Amino acid sequence: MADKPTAKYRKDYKPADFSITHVHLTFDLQETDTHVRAVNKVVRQSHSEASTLVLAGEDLDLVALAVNGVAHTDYALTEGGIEIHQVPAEFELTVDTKINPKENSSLEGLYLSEGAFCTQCEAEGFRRITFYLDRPDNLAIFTTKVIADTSFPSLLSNGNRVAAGEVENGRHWVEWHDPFPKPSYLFALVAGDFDILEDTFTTKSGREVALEIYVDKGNLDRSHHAMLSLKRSMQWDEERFGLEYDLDIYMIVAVDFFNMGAMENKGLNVFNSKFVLAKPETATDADFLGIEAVIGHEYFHNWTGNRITCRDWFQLSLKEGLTVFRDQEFSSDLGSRAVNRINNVRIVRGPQFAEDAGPMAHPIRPEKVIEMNNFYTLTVYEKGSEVIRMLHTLLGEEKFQAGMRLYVDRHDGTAATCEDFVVAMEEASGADLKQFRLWYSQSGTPELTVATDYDATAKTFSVTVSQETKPTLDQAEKQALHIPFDIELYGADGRVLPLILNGGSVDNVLNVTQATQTFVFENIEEKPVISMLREFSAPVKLHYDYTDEELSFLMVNATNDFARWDAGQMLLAKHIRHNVTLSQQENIFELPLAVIAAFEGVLTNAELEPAFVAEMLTLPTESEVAGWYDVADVDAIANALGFIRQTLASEMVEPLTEKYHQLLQADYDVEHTSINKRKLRNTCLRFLALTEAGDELVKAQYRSSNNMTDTIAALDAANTGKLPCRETLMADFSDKWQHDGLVMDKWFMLQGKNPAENALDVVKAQLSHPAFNIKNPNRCRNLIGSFCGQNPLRFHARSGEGYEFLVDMLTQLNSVNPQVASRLIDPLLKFKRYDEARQRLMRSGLEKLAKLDGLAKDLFEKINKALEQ
Ligand code: B3K
Ligand code: ZN
Repeated sequence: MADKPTAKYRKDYKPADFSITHVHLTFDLQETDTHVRAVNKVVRQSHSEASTLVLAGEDLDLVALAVNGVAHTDYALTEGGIEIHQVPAEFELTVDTKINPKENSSLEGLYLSEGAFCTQCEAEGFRRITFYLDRPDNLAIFTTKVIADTSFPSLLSNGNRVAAGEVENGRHWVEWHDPFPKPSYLFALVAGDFDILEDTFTTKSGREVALEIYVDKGNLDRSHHAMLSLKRSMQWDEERFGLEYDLDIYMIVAVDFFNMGAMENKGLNVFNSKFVLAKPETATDADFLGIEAVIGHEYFHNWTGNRITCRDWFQLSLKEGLTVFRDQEFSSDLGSRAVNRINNVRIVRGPQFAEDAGPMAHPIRPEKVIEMNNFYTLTVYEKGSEVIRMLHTLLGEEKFQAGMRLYVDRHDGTAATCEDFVVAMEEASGADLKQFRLWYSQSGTPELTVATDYDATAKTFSVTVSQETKPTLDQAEKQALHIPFDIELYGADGRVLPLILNGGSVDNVLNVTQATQTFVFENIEEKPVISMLREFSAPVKLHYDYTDEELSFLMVNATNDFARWDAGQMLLAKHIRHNVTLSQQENIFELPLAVIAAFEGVLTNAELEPAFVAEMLTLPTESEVAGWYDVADVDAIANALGFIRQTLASEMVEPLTEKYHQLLQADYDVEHTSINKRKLRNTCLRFLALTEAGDELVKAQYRSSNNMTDTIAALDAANTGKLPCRETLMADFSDKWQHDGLVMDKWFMLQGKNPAENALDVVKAQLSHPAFNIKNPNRCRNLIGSFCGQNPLRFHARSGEGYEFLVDMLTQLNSVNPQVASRLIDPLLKFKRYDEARQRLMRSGLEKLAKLDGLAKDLFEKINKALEQ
């Protein structure tokens, strides 16, 4: 990179001088030498008098430029694109460029995935295709002609197919027209030889939509679940949000080389094959559920993202937070609401809180960005969804939907802001969201500390809530937020006590708006047990001195599943912390019998949904526990968690064994009830792997399994339990599946998480496994990402060898694929949270990377922020 990359600020937003209203693209596709012609209708905006048109462009070879059909030479190529001088107020601009898709390993712009041409333009990839107003507030009508060899039978782009024909030399073409104006980031093109699964969907207004899923040859039998998920998504969006699909065709293409999960390009979604391809022999239950969620997410973007897009990239959460909320609701309406909520909350409390506590802390609407791709974060997505969920909690479904309708009516066909969304919610509901808006501008995790007091004479129970958000690297000053705080009070017999404040009964959701606030509940006849932050009503940390007895009581008596799970997690947390301390003092570990009994009570309660029981019995991860401390003691945390797992396993061996056998299902299907049973059964197996019978049980399950869920569960249990059978089973699996990268990803992941002492050597050896390819993001994430992000004990080895390994990998990936590198670097950025010796090693790794020749913007931004600390 020539110059030091510069930052953009939200406050500097300015509309462009010109707009492009129509663009006609022609692609003459050749692997190393693709010719792109863009004919743009350009209009100067009324506020401007400019005569220079500034367009973005990267890695482009400019062939010719014409204004109104006449060659134009008054231009200058710049670092970020082109400045075209002396242009009129309205004109046709023709730009001819050459690009090289084959050499494009960044997987941004136009590239090749296993021989097929495909594109990825969000956030700023379109500028690698042609010079353009590559910003989300420029909405244009696209017409696209794709010319290629007939060996690429499918030639696809956005919108409707309007014409096709043959040209000489065995080449053919197809022309597409998208009637909906869109920003360039939603442009897509695909050319390849695929198998196609076809179906139709009739919308509620009676229009028939053609549905087509394009997969690699031979994979048709793995595409049915994706189609089912698509039809369910279309139906759900009509029923719950009243939103109907608009084009005559909806296409999904699955590709193996893809930087993220999927992309919502108008009418032509491009998907990571991981989120399309599944059959019981190759995919786990989690894969099936992931497909449903991601297909839903991309489909829901058609309204929240495509029809209404973002004015600028700082508004990303406008479409992402809202669409995550919508996909979470979709999964919850179709499956178990409690289990979905639990898993979403685990992500916020674990990795999202960790992001807040690290150098990349930012509000859901960032203020400053160097590389936009770095801001597709857990904060923008998951915390962004929590912010929408809080609005939903405060307004209720009816008013929330009224707000949605107003937002859609008012902003359809435009590029909007987060503020526009809040205004619509406010106007439609009559709620005052003035203070609530701070959730958009303030970064960091708020912490709530609660104190309670029961006055037996006055029969009052007072609840004092204090809130504090600690300073983050990006923002020193914090203000009090509007926090919906959902509570319930119980009598000793489990009865729900009515909530009465100042003589009137109130709803469960309290409005916490001040730094400290006391709520005095009246007519409370006995000292109650309080359940707080029910449903995780706000993305905050909660501090309250519960006794073990109170938590065990809530595990049984709280009226909603989430609160019962949360009580179980708090009980575990207390004892994990205690054992971390014992480990540091080199004392003997301990876990009271009453705690074990509480979990045994859950396991043996036949009335509970099996998947919920599985969640109750699942301990927080090492990384989540690390986040509870300012300085994480990796070894003590691993020891404490290991002890608790082992103790629960040994003490509950009988009920675990009984459940394990009782939950056996002869046949496999992907119905939610079957998935839930397998989940609990495999949770039992993971515990049983730590007991004497473990090795035999795991081997037997691996051998008799008729589906990938049980196979991987057996391997996972062998891996975490460090069982003697591990090596044989892992070798057997690799022999069987080495031709299939997607399946091998599960195996690479297990190698990454391997708790054995030689894990790093084994991981390094897999870099030359026939199924590994550093250019494939899925392979990198599963092998390198899991080792660095999910194997803290080995990654943080005192020798520093884990850090050196990551630095080596990042050095390679910086030039192969900066976006992948930038995802993988995250564990190294958090050096402040480790002891001094580790900090030194991690910091010196970052310093080494900072000196790389040609350091990509993506890594530059993160490394510099981290080193600034
Ligand atoms: N909008 C895309 C993500 C684009 C990421 C660009 N680096 C997928 C999604 O959120 O649906
Ligand atoms: Zn999205």
